[in-house]
Amino acid sequence: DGPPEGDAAVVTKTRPKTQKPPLYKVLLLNDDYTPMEFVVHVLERFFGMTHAQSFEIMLVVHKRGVAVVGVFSHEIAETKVAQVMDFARRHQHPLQCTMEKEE
Ligand code: NFA
Repeated sequence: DGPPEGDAAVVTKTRPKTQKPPLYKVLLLNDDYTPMEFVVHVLERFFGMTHAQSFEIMLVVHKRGVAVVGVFSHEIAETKVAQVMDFARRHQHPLQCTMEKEE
């Protein structure tokens, strides 16, 4: 027996690098002072949630301390964070909203 012949080629396909833009999680943080109804309103107003969805997520933040309220491109995430922080500040609530890169 000689060496293996070359006709059982392993086919490796190189695909062009399709660069997908990084995504960012927008997080809402619990605090002791922001009224629950205000948080529900924020989620409806800036994240397009129904009242029921907003109430659900608000309770998750209240109980667990933090929740992801959406995943967006960097620019949209930054805008959401700025809108929430500005709206909270204008109403003198300490509500905090941040963003973090998704793995
Ligand atoms: N913990 C706040 C309260 O008891 C409600 C709250 C929920 C605040 C979610 C911030 C985020 N009034």
